[in-house]
Amino acid sequence: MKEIEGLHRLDVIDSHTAGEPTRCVVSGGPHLGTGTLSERVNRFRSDHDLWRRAILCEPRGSDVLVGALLVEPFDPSCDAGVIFFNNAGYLGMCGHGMIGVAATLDFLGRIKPGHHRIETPVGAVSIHLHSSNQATIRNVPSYRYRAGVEVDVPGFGRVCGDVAWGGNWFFLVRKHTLAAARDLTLSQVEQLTTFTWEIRRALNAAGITGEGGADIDHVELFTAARDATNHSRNFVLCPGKAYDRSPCGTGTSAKMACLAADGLLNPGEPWRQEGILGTVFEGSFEFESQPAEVGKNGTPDAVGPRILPIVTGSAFVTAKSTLLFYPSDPFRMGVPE
Ligand code: PYC
Repeated sequence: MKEIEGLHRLDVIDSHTAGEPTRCVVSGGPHLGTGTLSERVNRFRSDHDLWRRAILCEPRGSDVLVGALLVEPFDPSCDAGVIFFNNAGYLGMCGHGMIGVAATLDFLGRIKPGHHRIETPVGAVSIHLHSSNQATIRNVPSYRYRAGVEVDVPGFGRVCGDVAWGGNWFFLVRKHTLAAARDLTLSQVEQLTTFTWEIRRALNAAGITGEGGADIDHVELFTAARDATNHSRNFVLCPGKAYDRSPCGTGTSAKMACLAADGLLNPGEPWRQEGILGTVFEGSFEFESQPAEVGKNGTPDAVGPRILPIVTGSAFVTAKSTLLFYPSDPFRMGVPE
């Protein structure tokens, strides 16, 4: 290959998990120094944020891609560290992304089938790699923070839902009146995106947040599963307005936290979450600590018990490439937002 002065090269492995893409940065990414992963994600945000869109968005990618920067772990019990990012910012955890990272590490020969620990800015996640294309993650502790929250959504009326943490903050819609959102089909994606985006804006405007004032940046709709062997079908809006093609690992974790809080799912029981493409994450959970109130007198907890979600899915590596950054390219760091 021709030598070009000042040309920067960055190696990535692309994969998809249940249809949702992940771009894993293997080398050439921003140097974030040492320290905890939350210190390093802060450094990514404050000093190197231009790289986020340069790696993921046009002209090298699209708004749908989720990035995964591989870093040295801080926690010595972990095999690797990973920082997830997207077109809008940084993700605490990413379930589909973690399954994609597991398939990528296997592809690179860095891990073998078996148990491993991967560190994220919101905690360590255990993965069990079953084969090159299937992995189970044990996600960070998840919980419902508020139940039955009502919000008026301009143009769509009153919507009721739960606020839960599954590694990201979710608003899980329980009740709405939008007919287009009854079936959750691909042909309705535009309307579903507008609806969920307006819900997110209405939550922000009403000051409804996750714990400690955290921004609720994922909105999840549910309906009956198409396939009778599954328990539910979802549509998940991600922070940058792209929808998740997979059933969303952190969203499935948040959903199981709500089901546990309502006494509707027991530890070890399977929860098969179907996504908008019909692909499935198989979930279950264990209690992190024994709940005091769940199911007592049939009264669900508002703030639910902390659960340890377990989510299994399939991922396939789709490309091994080198991104090139020419010093003279006007769109070297991506097209403007
Ligand atoms: O699978 O957790 C997930 C996820 C979050 C955003 C996109 N996918």
